[in-house]
Amino acid sequence: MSQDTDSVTDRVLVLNGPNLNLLGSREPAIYGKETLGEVDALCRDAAATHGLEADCRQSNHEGVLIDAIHEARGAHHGIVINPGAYSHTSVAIRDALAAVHRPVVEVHLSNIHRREPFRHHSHVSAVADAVICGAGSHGYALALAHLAQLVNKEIR
Ligand code: CA2
Repeated sequence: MSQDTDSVTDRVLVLNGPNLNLLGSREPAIYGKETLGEVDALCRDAAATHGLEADCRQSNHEGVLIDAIHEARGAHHGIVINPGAYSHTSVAIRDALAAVHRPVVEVHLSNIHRREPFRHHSHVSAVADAVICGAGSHGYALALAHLAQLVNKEIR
């Protein structure tokens, strides 16, 4: 069977930033009741539905997130990222995403535009192909469905 058939599973990176390891423990009204482990499982299921394999990672450290993004150049066909609070501060994460030339979908659990003004701007959005916010953990499933389309357009 050719490597270009639909049966090929493309690997994608699902990257979560600082404090998202605390999901499920506090602030359920803003971020939902699910743990990060449950969100990761949802992502693996959603990815599999679209013929993708999700490699789920989380870090509280900007440099570790940047290293993971660089790794995606050789190891992943696309990236779903919730950069957490680094969305609002990190030009370095924006630059890393721009440098890897992979489709990127940015996700936020909460609707950042309905919250404090300092959350309204994301440095990442300008280099993302799509941005999904306010849909809770379902936003990750939506992001993976869209990433699958972008990945298929790029490599088929
Ligand atoms: O809505 C989102 O997904 C955010 O990216 C989450 C970030 C926040 O800084 C962004 O403005 C929007 C914060 C993640 C912190 O997650 C927690 C989860 C449970 C308890 C405490 C923090």
